[in-house]
Amino acid sequence: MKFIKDDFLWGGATSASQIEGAYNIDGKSLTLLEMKEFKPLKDRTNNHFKITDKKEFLKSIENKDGLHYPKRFGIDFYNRYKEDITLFKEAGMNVYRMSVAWARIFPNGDDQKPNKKGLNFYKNVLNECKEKNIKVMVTMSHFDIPYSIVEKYGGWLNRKTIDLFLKYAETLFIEFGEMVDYWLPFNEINMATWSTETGIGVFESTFKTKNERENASYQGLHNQFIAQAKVIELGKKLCPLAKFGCMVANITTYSLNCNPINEIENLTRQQKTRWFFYDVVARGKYPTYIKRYFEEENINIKMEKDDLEILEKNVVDFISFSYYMSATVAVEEGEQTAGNLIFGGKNPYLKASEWGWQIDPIGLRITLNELWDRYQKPLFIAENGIGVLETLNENNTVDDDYRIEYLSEHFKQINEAIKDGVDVFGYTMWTPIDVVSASTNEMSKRYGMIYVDYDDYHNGTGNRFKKKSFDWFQNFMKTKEL
Ligand code: BGP
Repeated sequence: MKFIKDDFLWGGATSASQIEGAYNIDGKSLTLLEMKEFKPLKDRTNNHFKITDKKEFLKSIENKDGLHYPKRFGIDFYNRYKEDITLFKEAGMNVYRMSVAWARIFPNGDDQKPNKKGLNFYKNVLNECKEKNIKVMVTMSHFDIPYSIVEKYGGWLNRKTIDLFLKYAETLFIEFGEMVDYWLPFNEINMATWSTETGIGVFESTFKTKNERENASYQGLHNQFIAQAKVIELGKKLCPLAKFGCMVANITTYSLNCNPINEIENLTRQQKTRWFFYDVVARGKYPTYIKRYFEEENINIKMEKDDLEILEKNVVDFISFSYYMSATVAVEEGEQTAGNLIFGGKNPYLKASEWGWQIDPIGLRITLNELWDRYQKPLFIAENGIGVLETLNENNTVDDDYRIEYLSEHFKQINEAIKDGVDVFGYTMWTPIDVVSASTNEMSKRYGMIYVDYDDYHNGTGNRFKKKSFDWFQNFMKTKEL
């Protein structure tokens, strides 16, 4: 089968905290993510953003016990970025989605001036991409809120954080504007409702009730919606040629069966975990179903008088999303399994990864059609891939036929969606190179078509090796044959 769209963007995505390392080098400050210790998993299919006590986070600052914090080390991209971008180019990538670490640019959150050394690092990275003719999509905040902002301002619960973020965004527009094609203010903006630490920089262990937690997560999220809208407004003035998008973790679920009570359960679940976020940023309005939910659950969001107008006037140019898996929903829950951000019902028709994420390429076609029908905005698949336990074989490679199958089956479904008439303009796999896992902190959850020689404790040479999928992707970029 030939992939039919010629000007489609193909590439890979990474995030600063999962690759850079150099957590305290050249003026960078700590982020909340870098304060979470590595704990080996007992059960891989049952592990998810486990709650860490606030005291443990704080103890990590001095780290008297010598614990391991994987996101402080990443895969040493800070020093090896040239080698990595050269490999990205060699694989045939024509777009790279990367993120900037806020804590490298404004280490104290409220510094008067940006940190020059931090700016220089990203200028070098962006120049490398420019020279190699790789387009760039930049995420401004990929879960990595600086700890300084958590400590001084209470993270995204404070409206002052909107101003700090706006100043950070303005700096990026001024400094990097000419080198960036697409901007995403937030990664997976729906994270706020799953993990308040990772989503909005507020310690989970400080909430006393479910209602307190829900109020906080929706308030922090509202502040992020406003921040995103204001960033788009500013970006359109400062970078008129760039495009501005959202990024949502797309959790596609199916009703377990055709019983209407399960269908309606699934619909309301989809509204809460998926549509709500797209509706606010693409339609510019809080949808009626969420207002009902807020009323019934006693959730009260503090808004300023022109907030709703700001949202309405500054909707996104395009919609980007991550898609890894799907799950089922039923009123009486059956067997559950892990997935990206969620636990969901098992689907008897699907196989799952070692972490329990259920592999569903057709779900991607469904998702693309649904999003296109609903919003009529260009779509971009910002993350998709499979994490696997892997070791190098005697030829210093990994024969990752399962990854080739995963990718090619998803690519085929993108092709089908394009034939359905969906306007989808690009795809960045998670990830071109092995990185530290966002949810489990493991290095051993490997997604890359490039193997990185580090273990879960950052032991190893850090050397890079091409897997079989690297050659497969390279060939696909030449032939567009699937
Ligand atoms: C998404 C995040 C990524 C990434 C990916 C895979 O939610 O945006 O940062 O890591 O999921 O998840 P994990 O690393 O937990 O396997």
